[in-house]
Amino acid sequence: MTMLIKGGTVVSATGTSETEVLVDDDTVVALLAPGSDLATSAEGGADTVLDASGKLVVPGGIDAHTHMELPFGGTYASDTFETGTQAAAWGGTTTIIDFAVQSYGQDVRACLDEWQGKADGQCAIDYGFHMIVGGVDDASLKLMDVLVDEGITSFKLFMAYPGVFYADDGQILRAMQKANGNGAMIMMHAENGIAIDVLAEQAVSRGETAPIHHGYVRRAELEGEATYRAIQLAKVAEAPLYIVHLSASQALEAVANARNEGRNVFAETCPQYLYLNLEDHLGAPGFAGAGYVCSTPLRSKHEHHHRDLWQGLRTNDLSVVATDHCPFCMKDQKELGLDDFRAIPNGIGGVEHRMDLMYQGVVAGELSLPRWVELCSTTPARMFGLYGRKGVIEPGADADIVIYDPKATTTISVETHHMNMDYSAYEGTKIDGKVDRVISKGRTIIADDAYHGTKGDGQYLRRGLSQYLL
Ligand code: DUC
Ligand code: ZN
Ligand code: ZN
Repeated sequence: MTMLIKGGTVVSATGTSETEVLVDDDTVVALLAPGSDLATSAEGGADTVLDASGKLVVPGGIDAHTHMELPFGGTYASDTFETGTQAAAWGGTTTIIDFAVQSYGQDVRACLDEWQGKADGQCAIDYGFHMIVGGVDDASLKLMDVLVDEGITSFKLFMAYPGVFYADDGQILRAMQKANGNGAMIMMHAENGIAIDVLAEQAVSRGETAPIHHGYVRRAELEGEATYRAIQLAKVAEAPLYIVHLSASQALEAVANARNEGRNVFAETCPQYLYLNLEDHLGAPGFAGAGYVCSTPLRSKHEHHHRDLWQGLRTNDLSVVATDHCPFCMKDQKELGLDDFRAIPNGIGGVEHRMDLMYQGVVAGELSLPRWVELCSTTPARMFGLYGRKGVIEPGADADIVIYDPKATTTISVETHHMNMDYSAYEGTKIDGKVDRVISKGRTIIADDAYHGTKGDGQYLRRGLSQYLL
């Protein structure tokens, strides 16, 4: 079956063009100049012709940081692979890279098998895995080599959460040395968890138990310090480093300095760090701030974090926008921390809104259209070994294509979103632009405000090494 998408503006990381896109089955097979319209050609034409006039035709979004069903603080992230990937599809994301989790003392292989089991046959869109190494020891280090060969080419370590996922500097160094040998990317949750736990304990003993104190104790300096330290360790190990969910100007400065020195240091931020803040959101009246508890935390509006992060997106010191989608309902989940912010599960759901929220950066003049595509699709593909197949519309690529209507508008709301959450962190936010149609491997899965896919359409992706390091 062939499909021709005509009349639209095709956006890539390098520019825009008025090109027609020809898809055969699940693959893009040609980009055609306008007028070479197969629909009217003597050869007979495509089986389906989509008119994208006035619309943008972009490569499907790639969210390189999600947590479906993540166990956290005695509960689980509320989106399953089924509900979370459908929500992603609604928002124009056609690939996620989720995190399989190994905790201290567990067998990495058994953990990975468990995560494969959770996702297998459930997903609406294609998916891959990073591996969280919560216990760096001889066994887990050895298995890193094996997993790289199996398409798990990135490993997340934590400088936060002592006693849970925390890795000390020696363990981090050893994992980085391993990555130096096998080509993997080390992803880092860079916050000084030892110092944070002291501040959190002191805050609670003073009776400061409300959600906003989560943000006060997770000081921006402690993100900056950990980011700098992670960079030094990566330098010593001569390993690449990818800082996840960067939220503080201090951390961005450390990344920018390393990049100016020519280091393979990369960083991601998330929409919540660009649009939400500590005082208005984490400090919302009553317990509402719990809905904004995530780590790294939202930063103060009285400092310059938002401004600096937008600048970092332009200068490429921030090269990926992911969501860190980690939803919890207020009822029974966030409420676990009613009396103590430390017991609030950390995470915000946003997998459905990333493309829309980042498009607002285009509307506001912060980003160009190609940069939007680069941050949300092309660079994540290259960073995590998917490029060529994903992240681009060109012959040979999977036909993962979003038709985006820049003239339509929507409003984000818990009433209309598809994530399994009982609130929205972006409630009432007006969006200029709207996902019109989502095509996953040649099949329309979202159109006419309806989901047309089938559970299990999404396939597991064995990833290659980061294409920034070859
Ligand atoms: N870090 C993440 O990346 N996700 C959820 C919680 C956390 O601390
Ligand atoms: Zn993290
Ligand atoms: Zn995360």
